[in-house]
This record gives sequence, structure tokens and C-alpha cells, in this order.
Amino acid sequence: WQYEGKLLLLLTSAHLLCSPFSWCCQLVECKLYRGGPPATIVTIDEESPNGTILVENMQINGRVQNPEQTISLTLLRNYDYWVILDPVLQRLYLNSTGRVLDRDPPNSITSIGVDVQCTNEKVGIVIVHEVRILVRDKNDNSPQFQQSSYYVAVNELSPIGTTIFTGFSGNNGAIDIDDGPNGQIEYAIQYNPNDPLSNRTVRVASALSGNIILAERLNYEERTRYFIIVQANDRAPYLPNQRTATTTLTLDVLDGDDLGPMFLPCVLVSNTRDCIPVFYRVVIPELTDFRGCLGSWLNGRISKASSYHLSNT
Ligand SMILES: [Ca+2]
Ligand SMILES: [Ca+2]
Ligand SMILES: [Ca+2]
Ligand SMILES: [Ca+2]
Repeated sequence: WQYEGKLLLLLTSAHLLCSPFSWCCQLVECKLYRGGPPATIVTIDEESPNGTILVENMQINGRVQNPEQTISLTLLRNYDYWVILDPVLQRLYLNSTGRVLDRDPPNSITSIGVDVQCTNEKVGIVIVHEVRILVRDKNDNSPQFQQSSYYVAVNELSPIGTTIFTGFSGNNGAIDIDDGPNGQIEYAIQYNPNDPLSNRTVRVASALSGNIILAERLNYEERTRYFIIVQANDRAPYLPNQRTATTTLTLDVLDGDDLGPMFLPCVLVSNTRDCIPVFYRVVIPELTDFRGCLGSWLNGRISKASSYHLSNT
């Protein structure tokens, strides 16, 4: 390395001093005067505007203009013409006239590769400099639910903690086409102003799966339907950049056999399943004729007028 270092020093200092026609000058032309890796690697945001500078200066030794032109620069491997080269400034620009550099599907442009070919006009030697432009994802897409609404029916006897909904699994929930965290989905239950109790009735068991469990007991005799708003948000690292979508999960309560037989009509005690029976009163006159129908059933046990309450027992 000592040898190479000295040679480089010699060449570099030679370049500063030499005339374009000298031998030493012809050796350094077209080479990079910067250190670091041989390829030029830069990163830009997707959907950057047309004309965005990709590489400020290629840092290639030489001069492309007369007088004293020593090199010429051309762009190779420039598929789809995403890049424009300004040889004088050795600058690369994005060319996205009439289109968008979209990193997301269906275009999915994640990188652009071009070569800057430098021809040493004095000795005819050609050096190719590779340029790699990495396209960085922006969070420019919101999650999208695959259905406009979702539905589930749950028996009122299901205990708290029962998983009642797994309908977001297998790509049936929300999908976000961005890359990495920008495209990862988390689910949450939102407060529904039109159905204020709905968000208390259930909760999300796991934000990533969106599986929903029962948080409160259902009561068919009290309420048969809930409208639950489910939110999907992506996981963009910077919170204000996060994007969301919502859908409605309709929960129908199915009747379970949770009541004993009862006399009807009866009056339900508010917020319970208890039923106050309606009292029937029957007045039985003093019985003297034991040959009658009722009389034979009572079989002589009642001899005086009385009243009886009939209840569900
Ligand atoms: Ca995009
Ligand atoms: Ca997104
Ligand atoms: Ca994106
Ligand atoms: Ca019931």
C-alpha cells in the first residue's frame, strides 16, 4: 500500500501541475479523484420531482470542454431514460417527465443503475463508472380494507375473552402496498359516536392479526346488534406520517338458552334477565258442592274463601 499511496500522491500532484498534453496527465484523466468505493451510490425518495439532482458531481478527472478538452462523458445502460447527464458539471438528474418514479407496486422501482463512461481523448482509454441510485420508500399509500364492511354473529352465551372474529387474516383485512413498516398494518377499535357502547364490548387481541375478542358479556334480550369501527394504520416510524383506514364490523348477537320458563306476560327487571311475573288472583267462593270439578280436585282441603298467587315457581 505504501507503493500505491506514493504512486497516487505522485499522480495527483502530477495532475495539478501537468499540462493536458503531458504523459502524467493522460494517466489520471477519467479516474475518480475522490476516495471511497469505486461505485457511486446515492439514495433518493420515490416520486421525487423531475429534475431532482441525483449526483452533484461525478468527481472524474478531466475536462469535457474546449479549449483543452481531455475527456468526454456519456451515459450507458440508461434504461427507460431515468437519468440525464450534464457532462460539463458532471451532474446527474432525474428524468421523470410525464411519469412517476414509483417504488410501490405495480411499478416497484427500487433502484436505478447507470454507467458514466469516460473516454480519455488523448490516449483513447475508456473507464466506466458505475452509478447506483437507490429509491427510498415514502409512506404515500394508506391501508385499504379488502371488503367494504365485515360481519360476525356471536352467541350471547360466549364468555368474555372468546375470540369472536378472525376475518382480517390471510390478506382479507387491510393491505398497504408501501415497503417495510410503511406497509405493515396494526388494528385497533375506534369509538363509534353512533354506537357508543360498541368499542367497550370487544377489543383487539393482537394489533398485528386484528383478531377480536369479547370484552363484555352480550345479552340478546337487551341488544341484538353492534356496529364496531375498526381502524387499520400502517407503522410508519414517524407518527404524523402514519396513514389509516376504517371499516365497520357488524356484530349480531345470537339468542342463547339462558332463561328459565316463565309466565307471560311478565315484566323484565331493567338490565337483568329476571322477569317479574304478573300476579293472577283467583277468588274461590266457599265450596259447598264437592261434586263440582274444582271441588273434586281440591278434595275437601279448602273450606273457606282464599286467594292464591301464581308465580313461575
Ligand atoms: Ca409511491
Ligand atoms: Ca402506508
Ligand atoms: Ca411508497
Ligand atoms: Ca337468550
